[in-house]
Amino acid sequence: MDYTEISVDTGAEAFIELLNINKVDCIFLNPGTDTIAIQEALAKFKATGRRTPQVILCPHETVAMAAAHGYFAATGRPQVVLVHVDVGTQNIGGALHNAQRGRIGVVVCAGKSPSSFAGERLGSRSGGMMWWQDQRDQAGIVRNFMKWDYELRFNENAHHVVQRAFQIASAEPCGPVYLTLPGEVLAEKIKSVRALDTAKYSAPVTPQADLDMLNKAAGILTAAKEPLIITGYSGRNTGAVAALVELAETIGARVASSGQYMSFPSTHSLRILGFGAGEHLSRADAVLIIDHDIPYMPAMTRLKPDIEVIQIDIDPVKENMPMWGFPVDIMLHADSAKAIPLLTQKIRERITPEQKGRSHSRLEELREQRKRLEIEWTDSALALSRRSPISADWLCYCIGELIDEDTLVVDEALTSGGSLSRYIKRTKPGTLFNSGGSSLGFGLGASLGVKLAAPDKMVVCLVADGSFLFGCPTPAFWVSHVYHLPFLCIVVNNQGYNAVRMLLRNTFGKDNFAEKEPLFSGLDITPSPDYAMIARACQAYGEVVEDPAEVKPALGRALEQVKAGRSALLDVRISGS
Ligand SMILES: Cc1ncc(C[n+]2csc(CCOP(=O)(O)OP(=O)(O)O)c2C)c(N)n1
Ligand SMILES: [Mg+2]
Repeated sequence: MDYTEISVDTGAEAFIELLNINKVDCIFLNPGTDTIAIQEALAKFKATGRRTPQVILCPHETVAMAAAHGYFAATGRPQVVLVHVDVGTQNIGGALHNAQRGRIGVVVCAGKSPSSFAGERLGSRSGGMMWWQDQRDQAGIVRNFMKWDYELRFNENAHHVVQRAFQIASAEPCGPVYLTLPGEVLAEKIKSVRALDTAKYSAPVTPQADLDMLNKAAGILTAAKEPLIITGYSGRNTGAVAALVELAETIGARVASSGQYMSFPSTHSLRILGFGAGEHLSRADAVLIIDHDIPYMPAMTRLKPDIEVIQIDIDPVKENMPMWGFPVDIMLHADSAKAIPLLTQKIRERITPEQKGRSHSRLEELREQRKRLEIEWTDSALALSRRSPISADWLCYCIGELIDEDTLVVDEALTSGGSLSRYIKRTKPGTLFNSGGSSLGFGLGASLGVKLAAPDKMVVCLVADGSFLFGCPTPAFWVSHVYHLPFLCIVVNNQGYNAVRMLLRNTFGKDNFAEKEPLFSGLDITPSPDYAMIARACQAYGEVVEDPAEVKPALGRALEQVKAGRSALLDVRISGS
């Protein structure tokens, strides 16, 4: 027998015990008629001294999903999002896209309308909406985005169903899974639930990489004169960061990083700042792509005809992207945290003194270059210190001056992201998070999840104004207040959708019609709402900052508030496009 029995009174209690044995810390909940059995069971457990995950009521599902995302990004452990039938499922919306594309393990559970309606069973239909909320295929709403979906049909095998959900969500490449919980199953009176030995149903060990091919890759990278590394989500494993630094230094390769995680220190002289490899790609004779979905834009990139491309990825063929289309010479399915050190070792075994010298002198040259650049960046930020409206560079320079290297930065700064990457230096693994997807509204909820995962750390969220509004600010700041999750929110407010504006200008030229009618054409969010008031409405500290001389003092005041346990929001009005 590979299970033990735990006594419970209802299906809902069984569900909670199954979360307990999976060491779930948080249930991000938005309730409805379908979840009351679970809510009652949670309260009963609490009243009787039994363990339960912490319940975080999220008054919008976007916040619930983004918080679970942030928690997983910071810990690597899937939590539970529990929402109301079809409607709550629809509201997780774009935040689910981010979890899918970001490879974020989350167990999303939703009630399912009871199928009995004449009182045949406990939990059978008791309200009119239960007819409306019964869809032909509830899981079909989200199936595109989920690694797995299933319905808990009866309690006798609940242990296997829930275990399967956690096993799949946490198997690399990780991702969200969806489990529906019918009303009658949760309400059913039962005596016990079976608890499996979770160790026997865990995620598989990740692969280290095929040794022969890794040797070939080592040969190519050792011989390359212009090697380049492009990394994405390798920093999800904090241990991969130092290993990548070692590899890059050994071959003297520049490194571009997508910014989903801190995958390579932003201060390192080999680091290409921004999010792509830019012009370095056209000069490269060998490129190593690590855990990256879109390493470059094919339509805008000319690669050398004889370039050799090596890929190390936990998800190399990207089977949930209908088209991919990047040519690769050596494709290695591997856990980069394991493969990179081995690759470095293989390179060291074969590198000649001449090649070593070449890497060394390149590194020296880039160190000097970087020193000069740092001075230029500082000078240019200081030159903007009195420019009104405030520039994103000056804002990020000030933030960079005031936060330390342990601060956890949540980035949804969009078109101000370049300033962030130059001035807000990230040197420690696990100190930077962005969504890894493209649905706006990530930053606020994610900051809550990151703070829950690391309560002793300072969390600073840079969020563009449009993204802030997508993130359901009132629910997010309410959660922050009620559950004591203080963070500093900096709204990088350029009063509109700058990313859309820039694309439109690039596509239709400077004389486009849309920019002459920016509100009509849907580019402006003017007049800007007073975002500080939203924060204050939820007991957070809030200030609008318009004077460049006030940026640093305001940041200082806001950081003090957060240190004292209260969230703070600075609505920093920056220049438009
Ligand atoms: C949920 C969602 N809706 C719409 C978009 C399309 N979109 C991409 S960028 C952008 C503008 C973002 O504005 P803001 O967050 O203020 O950042 P900015 O471009 O101004 O720096 C929009 C609307 C999206 N990515 N996600
Ligand atoms: Mg904006």
